Amino acid sequence: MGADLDALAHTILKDNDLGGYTIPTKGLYPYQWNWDSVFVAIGFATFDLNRAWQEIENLFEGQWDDGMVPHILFRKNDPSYFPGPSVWGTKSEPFPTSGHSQPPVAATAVRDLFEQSSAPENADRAKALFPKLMAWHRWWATCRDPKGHGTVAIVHPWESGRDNLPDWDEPLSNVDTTGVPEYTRKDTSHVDPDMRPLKKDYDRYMAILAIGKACGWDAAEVVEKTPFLVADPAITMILLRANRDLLVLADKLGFQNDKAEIEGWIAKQERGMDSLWNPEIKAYVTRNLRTDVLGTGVSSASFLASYAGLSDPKVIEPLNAHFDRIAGKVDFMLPSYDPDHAGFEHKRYWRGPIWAVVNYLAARGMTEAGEVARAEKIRQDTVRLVERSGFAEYFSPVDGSGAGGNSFSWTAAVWLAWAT
Ligand code: 2M8
Repeated sequence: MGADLDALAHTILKDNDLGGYTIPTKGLYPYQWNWDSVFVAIGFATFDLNRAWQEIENLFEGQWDDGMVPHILFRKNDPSYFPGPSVWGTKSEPFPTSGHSQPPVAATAVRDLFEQSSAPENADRAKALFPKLMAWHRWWATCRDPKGHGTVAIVHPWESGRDNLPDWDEPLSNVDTTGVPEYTRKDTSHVDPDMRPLKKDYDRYMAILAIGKACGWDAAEVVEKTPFLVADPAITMILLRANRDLLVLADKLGFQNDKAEIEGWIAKQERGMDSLWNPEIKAYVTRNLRTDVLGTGVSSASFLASYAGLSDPKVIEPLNAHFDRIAGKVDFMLPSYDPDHAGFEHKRYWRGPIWAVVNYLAARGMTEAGEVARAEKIRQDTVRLVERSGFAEYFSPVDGSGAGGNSFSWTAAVWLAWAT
């Protein structure tokens, strides 16, 4: 079984490879997505290190002058996805892109690739990427944290990568959709609409996108004008981890002059995470920066604490208690949202389903922190899910069924890199 699945995972990555960059899945997502590509690189690294580097190098071809690395790279137009390049209306070169970013896992993957081989060419490729990573992390630390909270604020639910998380409901309720013109969704023609965000969510996504476009996608203006500005614990923790890896790279690759700046980001983001702790539910949550309202649910973001290098027992112990409670409630870990919360839906995208990539990040952090049993539970559940339902986009934590797109690149990639 394992060997067959390994072979299938290889085939999926190769089939979704459009020549140096990989799409998440055919039909539903026909472009290069940011964090998907980085997970794909980690998968490629298990059998083709050169191709792994190429995936990340190609992702950075879309980097903007201000350092931002966009969430979608529209290398060639494909009408099967909405909203496409003309809706975003960015002026990016050498090809159109979306107007905001996605979780910054790249520095962590670059460190992984660099440490995989001592060949001089490997160090050269890491050195070429280092200044680009620095520019991107500086963009997060400034453009997405203009008031210096030490947390990353997202300007669109799509920037989080966790599109319809119940935590976005409260900030989205302040978005005026009256000016949104008629549009036709494409996602619901590829997959069951019951597994996708609701129309009212899409209307709000389009309204926020239009505001970004009206700002010419100028980062400062977007942050000033968007009605949706929410500090996201998942991105902040992924960035915190990525900064720790960037610091190691700076040291090993000879970028000594950059170390103080990275250390400053790390110290600030460690402090910033305190502001995302909800003492009532004892978990890391979102904070709406327009209203100062904290999220009310335990999302899978909380289980990235160890991955981010956070180790205070006052935090880890309650999180472990949540983990054990949730594990007693559902057959498969990690649901993206608390099954005891009213917002939980086991098949609707980021409102409950399991995402193999989040499982990988959480388990990696737990293993590093010595939480081996919980990490192994996550890994074994991921194996059971793939054995049962294949390389689906995501899975129900209740019955293990697959949902969303099929032959999905990031599920195949983390299978090869970690689960198998
Ligand atoms: C999903 O997001 C896109 C928008 O970016 C969509 O629904 O159209 C999310 O799961 C996101 O995290 C992921 O990167 C993307 C491609 O797999 O799909």
